[in-house]
Amino acid sequence: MSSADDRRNVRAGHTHGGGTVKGFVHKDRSPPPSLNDSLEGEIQAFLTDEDQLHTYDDLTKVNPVTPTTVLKCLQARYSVKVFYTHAGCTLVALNPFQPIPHLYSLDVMKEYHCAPQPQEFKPHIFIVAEEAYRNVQGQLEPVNQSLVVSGESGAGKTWTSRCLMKYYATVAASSSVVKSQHTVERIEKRVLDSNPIMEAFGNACTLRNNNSSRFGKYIQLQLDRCQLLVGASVQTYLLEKTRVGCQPANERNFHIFYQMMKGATDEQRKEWEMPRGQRFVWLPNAEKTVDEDCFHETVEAMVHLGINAERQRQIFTILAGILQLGNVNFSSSTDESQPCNLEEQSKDFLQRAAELLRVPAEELQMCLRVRTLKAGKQSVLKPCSQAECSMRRDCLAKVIYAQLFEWLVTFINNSMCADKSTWCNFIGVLDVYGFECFQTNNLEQLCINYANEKLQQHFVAHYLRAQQEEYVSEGLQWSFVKYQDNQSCLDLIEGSPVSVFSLLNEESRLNRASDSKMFRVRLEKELCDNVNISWDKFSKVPHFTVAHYAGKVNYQIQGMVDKNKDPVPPELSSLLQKSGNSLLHQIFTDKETENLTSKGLSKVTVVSKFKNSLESLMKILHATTPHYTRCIKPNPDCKPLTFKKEEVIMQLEACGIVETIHISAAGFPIRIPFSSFLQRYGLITTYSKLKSETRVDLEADSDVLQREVEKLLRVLLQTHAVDPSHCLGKPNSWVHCGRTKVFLTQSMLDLLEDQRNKILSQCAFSIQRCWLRYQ
Ligand code: AD9
Ligand code: MG
Repeated sequence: MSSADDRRNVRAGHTHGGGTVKGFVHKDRSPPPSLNDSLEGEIQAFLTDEDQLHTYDDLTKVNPVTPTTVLKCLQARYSVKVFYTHAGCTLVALNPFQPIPHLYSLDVMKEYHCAPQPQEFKPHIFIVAEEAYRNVQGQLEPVNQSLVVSGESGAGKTWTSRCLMKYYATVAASSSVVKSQHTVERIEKRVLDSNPIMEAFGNACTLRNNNSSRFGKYIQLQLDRCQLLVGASVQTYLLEKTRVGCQPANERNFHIFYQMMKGATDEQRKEWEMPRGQRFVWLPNAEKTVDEDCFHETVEAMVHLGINAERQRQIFTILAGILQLGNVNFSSSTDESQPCNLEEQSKDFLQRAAELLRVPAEELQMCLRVRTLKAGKQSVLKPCSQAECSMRRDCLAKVIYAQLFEWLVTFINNSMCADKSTWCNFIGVLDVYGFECFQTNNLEQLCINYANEKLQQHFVAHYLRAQQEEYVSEGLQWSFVKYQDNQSCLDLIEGSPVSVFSLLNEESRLNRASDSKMFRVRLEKELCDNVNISWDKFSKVPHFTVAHYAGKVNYQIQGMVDKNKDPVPPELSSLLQKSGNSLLHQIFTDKETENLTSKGLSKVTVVSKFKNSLESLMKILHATTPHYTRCIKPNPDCKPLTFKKEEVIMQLEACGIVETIHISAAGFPIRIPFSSFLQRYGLITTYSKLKSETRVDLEADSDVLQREVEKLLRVLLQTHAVDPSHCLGKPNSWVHCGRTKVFLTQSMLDLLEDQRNKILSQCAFSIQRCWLRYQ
């Protein structure tokens, strides 16, 4: 067995709450720092050594761990262009905001992949990637892995996710091919090509990030028995579809529209009614160029994924039709019994929109201007106000775009997902939108921040709480580290019987004319005792404030209930079903779409749907071993190599990094059940001077196994003359025996592994000698 294989086995045995817990090497073999020292004096001592601050690869070595010392350390590292730092179980990734040559090259990937102990290399996202990769194939118990990448908008989550995918596409390349109608592609290429397509359709230039993801995604990389990448599937979450018809000031629409506008050939421009210089209302800030404006790359990726030329044409004509719709305006009508007219200059745009969407122009106009009310078997036509007409126009664009996006995701999945019989494990990469707090926040931000609360809770529950609770249940002496539990905030948002979501859903179902007002009244009345919510009763714009784990956010009440209902007028969906564009026709005749729109009101509200999809995600995360990467945005202006302390400290506090380090530094990141421990290290007792006379029965009860483990540890610690303060039973011990498991620091694990390797080499040497003699 190679040493790499050997190591894989070791790590597989370190189970923790159904998963594997990571530990990083303390190269100096010093015990974890004490947390009880006088803070002030220690900070001074720490800071006098400023020249050395950048050398701290793991923040658990910083002494004492305070927001200030952690910040200083990260700043020092950033100034010497070191962007990754371990923080116990988490990797902190600082965004350099400029390409760093060679940091992610093929050679670097190979180095980390081939190293017997990558953890001994400089901190890097590839360590996280490799650790997850080795954990999957643990021989005792293969476990699916999740790489959770979090951080605020622009911090580098998508960049990091792409890096992870490239890593696996390289080190786990199976080179198997997938055939579709016209193409034959290597699977890893397909997986990577899903990124430019999804980013073109789902990312946009915002005030915080030129390539901001406007949807969340969890991609599962499917591995076969030989650990090779044989497929992938992606799950997406809540696309911010309102952006199609309404772009916040100084922001842009989704990249794909600009890519078409900038990259189309003359022939395509003609076909799509996009002459050079044409201004589209829904394409603001078109003069701004970002790296993502690369139509050619998107089209190429589409080809690789098997989207043929005809389908591409259909997709782009639909998008072109949406752009025309944006230029359609209605004049106000003085006579309420008459529908609003189209503005004169809008007539051409409407005509072109109808042609591009392949629907009858007359009918399109009618659908936008007149509402059909059903009264029993009779239908009554009611003219729409100017505002209602605009709303219906925006709604049409939104629903087309959202359904198109869903169709694309399904297509991508079909083209890269492996047959269930060919893969056995997966590594999931989660890249969701970061916590958001703007001047005005609405339902989108509430959902995004709710998702971040859920992830924070997963982190707290899975790592911080589970770790501490396990120490208690195993009877270890442990002083609790206080951490911020966000359960009460989650209860406020999604709990039952009364929460923001439950009230929102109720108001949406009641469908009252004054729903915003009623929602506000009920929030104030029914949630008045909750400490996580507050109101400024004198504010002109009605809002409520939620105290999230990452900070307080004001949510505007106006429009929230409507957004939650997300109604699609039935006339619009039946119009689209008649489209001559077979793709548009297909996505609107699909059964699910029919269900969603048949009554004009979504049966499932936005928040219910989002809550359900997040719950499924949480189930997956709980069933996998998580690895956390916290991306940090060092300055708000996305400037290269600029470190703003106030920005960073807020992010460190928001993600509870200091508590994480405390627990990791003072804790025992590795835990091994007694029987697995003896199975692996039992040979240390057998081959030591204190030979064990009898073989240990690994099925014996815990007390017997515990005594055997303690004997082994004593032998080892004595023969290695380890400082007595680290010995068994001492407060600073490197190792503790719980009721069913051994808890170890990394130093202790290294010692055990060294000893085991020595014994194995001696045995091999003896066997070789015997064999030579025999010959
Ligand atoms: V949002 O929540 O989707 O708005 P992200 O995903 O956290 O956000 P993103 O990955 O898009 O941020 O990173 C923002 C920009 O930072 C990228 O477009 C890159 O220009 C830049 N970046 C991020 N990470 C790195 C890196 N490791 N090296 C170089 C980077 N540049
Ligand atoms: Mg992103």
